Amino acid sequence: QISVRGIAQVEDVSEVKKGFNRHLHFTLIKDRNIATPRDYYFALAHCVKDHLVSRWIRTQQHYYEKDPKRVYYVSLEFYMGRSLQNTMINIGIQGTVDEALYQMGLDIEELEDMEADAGLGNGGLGRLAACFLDSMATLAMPAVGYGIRYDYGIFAQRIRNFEQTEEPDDWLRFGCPWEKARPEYMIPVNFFGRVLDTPDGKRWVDTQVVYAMPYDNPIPGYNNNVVNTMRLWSAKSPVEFNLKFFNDGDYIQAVLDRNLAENISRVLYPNDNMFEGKELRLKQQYFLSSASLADIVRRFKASKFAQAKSPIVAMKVMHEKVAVQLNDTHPSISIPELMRVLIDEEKLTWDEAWNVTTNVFSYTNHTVLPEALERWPTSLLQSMLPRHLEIIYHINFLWMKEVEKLYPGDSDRLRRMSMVEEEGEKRINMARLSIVGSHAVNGVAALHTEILKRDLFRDFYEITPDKFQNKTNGITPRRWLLLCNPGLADLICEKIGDEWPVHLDQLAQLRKWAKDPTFQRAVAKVKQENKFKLAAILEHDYGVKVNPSSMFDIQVKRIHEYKRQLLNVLYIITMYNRIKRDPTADFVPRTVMIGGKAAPGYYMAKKIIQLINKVGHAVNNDPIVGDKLKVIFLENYRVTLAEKIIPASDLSQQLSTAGTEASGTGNMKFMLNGALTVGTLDGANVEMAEEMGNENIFIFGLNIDEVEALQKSGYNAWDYYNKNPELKQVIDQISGGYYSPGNPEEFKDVTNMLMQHDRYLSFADFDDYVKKQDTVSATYQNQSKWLEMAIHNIASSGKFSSDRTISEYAREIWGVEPSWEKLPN
Ligand code: DL6
Repeated sequence: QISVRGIAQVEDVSEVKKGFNRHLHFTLIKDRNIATPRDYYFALAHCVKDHLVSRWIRTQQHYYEKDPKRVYYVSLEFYMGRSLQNTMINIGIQGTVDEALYQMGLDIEELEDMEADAGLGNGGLGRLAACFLDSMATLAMPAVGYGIRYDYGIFAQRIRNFEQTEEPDDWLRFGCPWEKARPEYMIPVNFFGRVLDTPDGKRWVDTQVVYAMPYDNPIPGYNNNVVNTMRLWSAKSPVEFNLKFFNDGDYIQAVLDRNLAENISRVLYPNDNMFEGKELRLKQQYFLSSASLADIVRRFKASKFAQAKSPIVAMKVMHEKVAVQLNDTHPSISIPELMRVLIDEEKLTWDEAWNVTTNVFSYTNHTVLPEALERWPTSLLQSMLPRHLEIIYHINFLWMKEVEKLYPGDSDRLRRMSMVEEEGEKRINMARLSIVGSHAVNGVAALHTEILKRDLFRDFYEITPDKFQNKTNGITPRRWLLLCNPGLADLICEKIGDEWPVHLDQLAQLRKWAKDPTFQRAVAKVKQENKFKLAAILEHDYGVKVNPSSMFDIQVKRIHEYKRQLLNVLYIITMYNRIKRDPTADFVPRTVMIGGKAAPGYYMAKKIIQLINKVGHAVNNDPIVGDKLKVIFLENYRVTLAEKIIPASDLSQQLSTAGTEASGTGNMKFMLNGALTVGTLDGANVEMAEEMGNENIFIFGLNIDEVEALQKSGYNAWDYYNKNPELKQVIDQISGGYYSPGNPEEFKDVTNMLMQHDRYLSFADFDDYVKKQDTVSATYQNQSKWLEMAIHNIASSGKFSSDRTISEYAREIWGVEPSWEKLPN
């Protein structure tokens, strides 16, 4: 019998029952008469966590003994979602726990639903970091993820009167059963103050101190007994915080003010692909960087490698044992911080420190959108981190000398390459600092990396071409297939065995059954069951009834102009108009679902949400439409909802303007679960098409060269509007108040943007998009063709395992080897 979820043995089941009851009694202090479902969830989570403990300790002992090079993934975001089911799956006890709970008369899904998502991320960047942790543990890599333990993760989205409102995400309210606080490893972090020049070197004095309290979270590998650590820092006020008030005798005020320092880890900034230069955000970045580097240096000094050398000799070669990956520029203040530590505290020379620093760090870029690139005002750095600004200036001084030597007299190039931007308010360009301070820079999909080399970082690429690499993103097949789509996972196991969760390339074997009617039927059955299940959730949670035999057409991601949810809306209205024009004509029924959060300060994104909801209201309540078309805005889209939606999807929409979406990872999750994609040649869509062949994906729209050419020649939305009567009708309806009766002005900012200043050229792709969508509908009517394509999608998704991505980072950037060996149980 093959079971990727572990086979229940009688003794193990009874052990789980015992553990569960013990925690209910001793940890929750409840009996079955008064316990709530939440108590049962906590009892179960503690019981499952018990199974991690020995593995966790043994893994760390193993790393200490073997003393390999360590990898540190530093990120302002880890979008983890829930841990219970993932833990059970990765350590192979899901079957046992299912059986134990069944015997105790408890509903495991109800308990799992009690767990709050760890929503410590915005979207793709944070979820990528979470997938990477899973892969690093599965590949037995000695890795630690460093992040911030925000008290409030990404806000909960509520739709009120068609509009988005935000509610704070108090995810720690009932406690987190997975984490372990480690007050013994608390680290002081300094802010503000001034720099003294002393005979003994620079001293940063009169600072304000905040403590970083570590909370460790277990990261189990899949079926290999490895448990790595994600260490999240929480801000703690020092005992003597606000001495001024203490000395004035205002004890109460001093105690109250302790909260101020602790605000550093209070809340995640809810922006995706947008730089908002707030002081508190810079504090978060430095807080994470400083605490993590202190911890990394402490661990290095305690290693066998360092212990065998004198302290200064060891520090000079730290890069032989330490690799730090910067997840975008968010933690890039780490570069001057490590320089400061090495020079001011460890007493290395500048050149020695620079050699270590550049060999330790590597930097991943995740966006080319100009509004997302971080440029901190020097005034802010000067007051908050004066020593760091000094160091940045010196790094830049030496860098400018190098560039000047290579390109004498090319002042324009010097300006383009300087970390210090002088136009307008003086700022530090953090991407340039990161490139110069790292030995490797990578983009996250082939096309994106080409754009970095050709455009955004062109001058840098010219000087150090070998620094630039591509690392196409990936997703963990454990969460995104095994966990979320058990029906499909079991079906795949029946066909090709149970190794694919760690060797996803093996899915390619499924190709030979792509035309096999029996296999097609089996795939269709799983999909239909997933659709029924989602339909039940939609009815229960949102009060909407959907037709489960309609095409489930889904676009879920953050709401952003560049992702072009508007293009989707324009086509929805086009379909609506067609149905109204000829209600008896043949029509392939669709349930269109759109979900995603708008940054609270992003006006246009919020208008887009309002428009989707208003269009949905009109369509869904029009008796002429009936079951043919439903439009649903999926409120509060998040990791947990993605796990329910993706397995039930027929069609995935990936509509970004070519050249704007760095990679996308949602696209890969849909593909792996057998949805077909309608999408542009952008980000990783390009590589998905390569893997599956153009005949298995619906590609439309301008490619990147055509986008650039059109931008150069001048994009005029009116040309497309005047030429396409269906487009004209849609725009006239929106701007005429058809979807906002009583307030025809409601969406004028949206239509004005589309007509006058659409940076993302929506209308240029409309015509081709509509044609491609018509092909999608026609293909859906031929179910055997559709299923054949779906099987090709699943079979071609091997490349998009984050295990492949992480193996490439390991070998080509970090200098460590992945391993498929198991630690002893
Ligand atoms: O690399 C992960 C993810 C990509 O898949 C998305 O395409 C990209 O938009 C996202 N980038 C960001 C950038 N935020 N900042 N800075 O979230 O990264």
